[in-house]
Amino acid sequence: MTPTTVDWRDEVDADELEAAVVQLRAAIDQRQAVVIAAHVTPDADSLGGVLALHLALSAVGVRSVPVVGEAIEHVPAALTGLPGADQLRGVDQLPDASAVDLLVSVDAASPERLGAVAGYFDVRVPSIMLDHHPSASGFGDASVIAPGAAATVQVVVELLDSLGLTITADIASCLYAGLVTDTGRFAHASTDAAVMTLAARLISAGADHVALNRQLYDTRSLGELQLLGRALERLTYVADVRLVHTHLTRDELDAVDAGLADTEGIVDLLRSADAARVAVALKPAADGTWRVSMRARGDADVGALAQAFGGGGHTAAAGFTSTRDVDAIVADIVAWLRAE
Ligand SMILES: [Mn+2]
Repeated sequence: MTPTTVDWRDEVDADELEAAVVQLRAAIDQRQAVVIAAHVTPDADSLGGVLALHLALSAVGVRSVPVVGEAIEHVPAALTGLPGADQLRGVDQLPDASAVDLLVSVDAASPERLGAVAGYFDVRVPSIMLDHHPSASGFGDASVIAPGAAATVQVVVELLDSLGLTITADIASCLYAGLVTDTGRFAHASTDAAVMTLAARLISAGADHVALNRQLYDTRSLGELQLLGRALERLTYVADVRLVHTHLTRDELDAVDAGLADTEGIVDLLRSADAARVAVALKPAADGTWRVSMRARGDADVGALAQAFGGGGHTAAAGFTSTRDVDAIVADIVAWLRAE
């Protein structure tokens, strides 16, 4: 593995970044109404970035509303303790588009990932999108895409610094949550000196990394543990392509009163299998489709795999949605890996 020497900022379109700064500066100067949106089934990078921006902008007079374009209950319990999360609004409390001056999306690669929030684009609300997925489309009026960044919160910090906004202890905690999770607790290949320098800065600013670690990594609902048990019982190994896969049924989720958010840890656990090159967990969404979460171990590129089936993500972590049945989806993945 070659050391990372490229600064992620070098890959960002400077004009787009400047356009985002100009729009946010106007929002501050004019005390605009700004909606800041996480993607659906938000992770800590998305929600942490949203809440950090919300706290920083509202501190300087912006009428900021943090939102997620789905039922608020879908937010993972581990994230509901982040500073500012009590102000988060779900799909039934989205501000009317006529009263919104600016939309900022955080960590969503496409408008579809924003759920009901994507409706603001239909009525042309001015927008900024911030993301680091290589598959991201530039769907904002200003689109800051940083494929070399380990987490979207790095882009958020860049904007906060450009705007001269203070990173308080609460804001630092939100940002740290995104940084520690998207780097796999500073273990993925994306962890470089810039990541560790930012982590140090956030801890200096008061990020409560001990409490965050407990919330994010050492707290599970009973339902989540029961689902892990079911998923592990059903673990299947396809030796020639070194694929470890499993799935859960809708009945199993309903039986323990769990949502998709309670299944997020399954695929990471599968990846720990020493025999695995690719780990896949199939999870039933409420609309009858399957959410296919994938992780790579070693040299596999699950981002390319996900894109082949209409999804997206990173080399090491990616996913797609399918309307086919479990056996057909697994067969498709196996065929792709055999043809690779
Ligand atoms: Mn991210």
